Amino acid sequence: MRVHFVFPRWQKLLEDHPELRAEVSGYDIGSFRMASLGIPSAAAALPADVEVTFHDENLAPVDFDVRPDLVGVGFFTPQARSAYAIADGFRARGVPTIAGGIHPTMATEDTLRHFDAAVAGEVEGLWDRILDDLRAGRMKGRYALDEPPPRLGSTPARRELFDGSRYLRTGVVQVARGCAYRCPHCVVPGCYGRVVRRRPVGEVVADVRALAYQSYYIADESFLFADPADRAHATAILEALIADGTRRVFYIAAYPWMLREVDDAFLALLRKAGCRQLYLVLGLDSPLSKELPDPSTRDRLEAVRAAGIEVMGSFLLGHDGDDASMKGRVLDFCAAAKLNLVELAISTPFPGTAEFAAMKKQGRILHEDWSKYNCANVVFQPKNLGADELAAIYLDLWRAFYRDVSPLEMKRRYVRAFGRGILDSKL
Ligand code: B12
Ligand code: SF4
Repeated sequence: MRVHFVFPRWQKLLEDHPELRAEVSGYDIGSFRMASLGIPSAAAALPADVEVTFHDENLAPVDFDVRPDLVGVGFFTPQARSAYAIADGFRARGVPTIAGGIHPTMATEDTLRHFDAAVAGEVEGLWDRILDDLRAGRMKGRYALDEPPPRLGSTPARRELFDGSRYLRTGVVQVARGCAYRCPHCVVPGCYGRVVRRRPVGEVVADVRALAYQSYYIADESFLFADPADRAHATAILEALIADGTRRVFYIAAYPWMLREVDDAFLALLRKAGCRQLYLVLGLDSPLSKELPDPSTRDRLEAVRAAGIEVMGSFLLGHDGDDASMKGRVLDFCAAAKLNLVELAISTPFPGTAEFAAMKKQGRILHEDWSKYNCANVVFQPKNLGADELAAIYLDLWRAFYRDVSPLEMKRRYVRAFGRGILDSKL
């Protein structure tokens, strides 16, 4: 039995906006060169006797003449259009197809218009049923567990599938799955459940130790939640990392409200265990007009810096509470907070979320071309701005921040924030 996994391509920021290339040429995250953890995790959960092959469409076109027993495509929304074309191509040649990942979970019906089958949520615990159905010629429709499993899969993800690629030399590490909050824009509770399930500390440390990279991204926001059980779990992981002496650099996403709940002692522990950067997402659940002037955001940023942790600002533009004044506000904030690295993203309602349903009801979804749902395009009607106006502000801000930063200086900032080695592509 052979399963051939395919990772579909998606439009990178600089492909969507080639006019920015000259001004933000040294900016690497604009090309999103970070390997996915989805397919490596799904492959690791397969029975040991199943042969796995892999193709990344971001590097080369798909070869439709390969003849595996099953084609498995893993994707989130910006990749869905490519994923559908891949499924159509293999099905036309009589090869069974199965989808998995965030988009198939949140938009299962849409996915099943192109795929024979789709996994909604986690795949661990489902493969035996899927493969039995495949052998019997009846693999079809939606596959899902009744409940998310209480224990997370413990087989190490097969990250080596992405080796030999042009990806940044950095990995994604999961410490938990699920989230107890229900932010209207977010897919996480819908995909992984509304209870945080924490990975055993020893497994997380072993995963970090086994990484072929010097740095990694902690994928789960619960790592910074103030809930006592989350804080105890995070503290135990940080202490174990320090005791293990792995000396790898990590970075993690945070929202302003999380920073307010992180005290100086915890910041010091984060730093000691290898945290070099917080990826601070602003403008997601509150408008930028509210978050940026808030003195507590600035105070906590200073505390983060004082602990020796860099801050990369990710500004989400287009919240219903924002208007054209956000352009000046963002620039003022970047200057005042002395941000070294900045990312601009256009707010995007993802299918399956409460936000998408509400906008659809209000007639504000402009189209459902998923390839444009990559946070580099306006796919909804903003409340206080024209769609073109929002797009123009987004492009202006990229230019304003990066125009005068040389590629060499960008590399210096990258190394400071992500650690040495991140830019050493294997090819
Ligand atoms: C790491 C990460 C990144 C990394 C790496 C991305 C990558 N190439 O994988 C970087 C920083 C590059 C990134 C970029 C972006 N990201 Co991102 N990212 C994440 C993050 C934090 C973790 C994802 C992850 O690794 N999960 C762990 C894996 C194991 O889970 P999984 O993929 O679901 O896989 C399981 C199952 O789904 C299944 N499965 C997966 N594949 C397959 C395949 C088959 C065949 C089968 C059967 C099963 C299966 O098996 C796995 C184990 O059970 C999530 C938030 C989160 N906490 O999930 C956001 C998230 C995925 N990102 C998101 C977005 C929007 C983006 C950006 C567009 C944002 C931007 N600023 O422009 C960009 C570009 C998108 C892109 N296509 O890369 C959204 C996606 C929303 C959506 N509906 O698509 C998320 C959910 C954040 C959020 N809360 O909204 N991201
Ligand atoms: S945005 Fe963060 S806190 Fe909100 S539901 Fe998603 S994972 Fe949870």
